[in-house]
Amino acid sequence: MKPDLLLVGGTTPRTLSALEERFTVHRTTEIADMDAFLAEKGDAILGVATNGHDGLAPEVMARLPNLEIISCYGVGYDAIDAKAAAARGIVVTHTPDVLNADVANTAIMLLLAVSRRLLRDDAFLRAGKWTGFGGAPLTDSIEGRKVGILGLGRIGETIAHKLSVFNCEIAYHTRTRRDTPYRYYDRLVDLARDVDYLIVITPGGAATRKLVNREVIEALGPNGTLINIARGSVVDEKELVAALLDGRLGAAGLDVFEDEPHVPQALLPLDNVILLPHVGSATVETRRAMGDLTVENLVRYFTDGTVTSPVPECAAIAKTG
Ligand code: A2R
Repeated sequence: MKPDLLLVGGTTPRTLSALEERFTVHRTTEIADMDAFLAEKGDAILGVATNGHDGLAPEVMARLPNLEIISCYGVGYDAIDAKAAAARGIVVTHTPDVLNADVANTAIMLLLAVSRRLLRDDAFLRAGKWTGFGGAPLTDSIEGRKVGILGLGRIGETIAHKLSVFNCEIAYHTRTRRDTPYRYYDRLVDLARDVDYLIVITPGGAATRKLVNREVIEALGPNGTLINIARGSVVDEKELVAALLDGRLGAAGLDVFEDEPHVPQALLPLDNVILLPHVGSATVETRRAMGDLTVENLVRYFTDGTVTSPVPECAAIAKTG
């Protein structure tokens, strides 16, 4: 008998077929009446596969009384109440590490593309404005500049390492000082004041909500650039938009937004801003690795009760053996 699994949101054909091999998969995208489904099948669901964006709504989790595991495709799991799950003995897993390189590459791509005004110059050429040598206004070099990283975890550390080839001076802010050669700031606002670029790569959720507020944005200032590849919730988006429009912040590269897929329309005409549709980890190779780890956690759990990558809130109840 295959265990019943609820698949929340979309997935790749590879992940879907791997799940269907081992589970009876119920896809939320194909369930017309969720209320009726939960009434009829809620008791049977033992596992959930979801993603960082859709997570698992508390009212759905409450109607899955026999749920044992939630496997999240993505490292960020702020859309799942992991504490509440752990309290019910439900193991939550995620996909750390396998996406470090590509998310870090996205951060560096945004840093370079914003400083060198990549899209503006591409538009300049396409508009037929290139008439001779150069012609486009000069841009800023990232070589040897000061870069602040908010959140020096798995991905933040990878970004810092990759930036070393640009001879950037790296500093960071986290709640706990790390044992690294990078300069530590115990106040985010002081870090923002001292750097040219601030890269945001903390988890989302209540602990980081609007950490990048008006004071931090103004400390970064008219010559500063904000790169956000974490979660939209970490930045006060209204303040960010206002600062960019007034010139109180120099530039921004944003892969994430407060209310995805809705993007502040006021940003669309600005050529000092690059906007991406939350694609930090979205390469074929990394998404395959994330999908495989999502399935691995489920298969291990239903084979011998162990998992590969539990979230910290579930470390005490998860067996990783
Ligand atoms: O604060 P610490 O010492 O726990 O350091 C973590 C930092 N962090 C914070 N820093 C300042 N204020 C906070 N309230 C705060 N909360 C967490 O963020 C740590 O250095 C970093 C998170 O690192 P990891 O847990 O290794 O996460 P990873 O794999 O780097 O991914 C970060 C996020 C995901 O949660 C997704 O939302 C996004 O990247 O894709």
